Amino acid sequence: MGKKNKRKLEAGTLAIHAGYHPDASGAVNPPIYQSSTFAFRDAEHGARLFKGEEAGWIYTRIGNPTIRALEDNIAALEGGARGMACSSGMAASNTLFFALLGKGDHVIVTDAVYGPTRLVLESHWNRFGVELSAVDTSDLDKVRAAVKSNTRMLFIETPANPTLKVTDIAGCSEIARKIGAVLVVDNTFMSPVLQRPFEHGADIVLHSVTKFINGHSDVVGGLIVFREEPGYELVYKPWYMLGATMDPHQAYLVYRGVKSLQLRALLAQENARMIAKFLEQHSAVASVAYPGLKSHPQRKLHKRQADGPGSLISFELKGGLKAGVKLMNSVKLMTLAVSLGGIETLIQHPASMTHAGMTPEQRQAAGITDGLVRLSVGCEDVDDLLDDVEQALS
Ligand code: LCS
Repeated sequence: MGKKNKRKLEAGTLAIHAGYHPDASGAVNPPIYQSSTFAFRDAEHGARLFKGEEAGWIYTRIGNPTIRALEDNIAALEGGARGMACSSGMAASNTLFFALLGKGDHVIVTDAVYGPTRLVLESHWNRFGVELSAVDTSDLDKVRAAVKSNTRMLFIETPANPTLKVTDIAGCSEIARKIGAVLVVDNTFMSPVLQRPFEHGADIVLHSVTKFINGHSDVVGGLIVFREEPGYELVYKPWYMLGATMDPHQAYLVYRGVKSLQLRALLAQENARMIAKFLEQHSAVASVAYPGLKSHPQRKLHKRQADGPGSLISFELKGGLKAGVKLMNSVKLMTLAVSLGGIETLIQHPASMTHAGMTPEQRQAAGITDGLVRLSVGCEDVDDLLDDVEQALS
């Protein structure tokens, strides 16, 4: 894996071991410290903890040992300094907007990000004076053209949800450095097994752990990883004052899920490669977007910055929306549901589901056509998945 990897251990090992070692009890898995508050030894001890003179646990909204195990695990996987667990992926992005942007600040965001990431900036953060430019960040000239004197953040998603357009992380990092802005990369689609944005100059990495990291479609959660400790310190207080923290039981489940991240991500990717090839040669299919196909216009760029194409595929049928709807209603094994990165294969329609909040014009400009269908390929036996796609297409 990753030649440029600066981590001491490889992803498969870190996913299983980082963040927790058996404590005095010998428990192989992290205990669930399901406690909102922690007892002080005496009044002086409590005062020292509050002053930051001594490390220790105070109150779960501002830190908890089970949550810390998960934060350390994902930080190690990404090769960052510190992790910060949030109640959802949206809580993670909003924590960053809350902590790092203010009145009169400008943020550049990938136009085809997960719909609500863009919408919350457009419909809510703008009420507090935050300016937004949603641009096709796969074109660095467009990113440069969008820069303003007040640009404080570049927020990119690569590959983007659901177009699978790829953005040059190192190129964006160079632009961000020049203007003193922070580069945030939403790495949800790849997971640290396949892409580690810090190796390409990102400052902050964000995950909806709801997806690949947890991997079992049973938890909603988010995680922010900071490349450097000062970045963490800057966001720490706003994060716990916003109250966007994770719950210990939630953290335990995600920690349990992340242990098999590499196994799942690689198997799902192998399945996706075969399904993408099958779709591309099928007579009913008009186009397939998948970074592993030769036809993907940014295949080389993706190969430079990631270790594999992942397991998300977007495609369009020759019959357009009508045929897409028929296909989604005809699959038997695949589940018609939003979300992605779970162990099971999911199929959904971005224009009427995940990206329904955007206007038709915004969707068209971002390349999210009405006929586009998104597939999150899971870990089932690939022959069964291929049979299901084939029968649904026919
Ligand atoms: N970032 C990406 C790339 C996402 O795909 C999502 C959710 C989020 C952030 C937000 O995370 P959450 O708060 O849901 O944990 N994406 C979804 C999707 O494609 N279908 O349903 C949710």
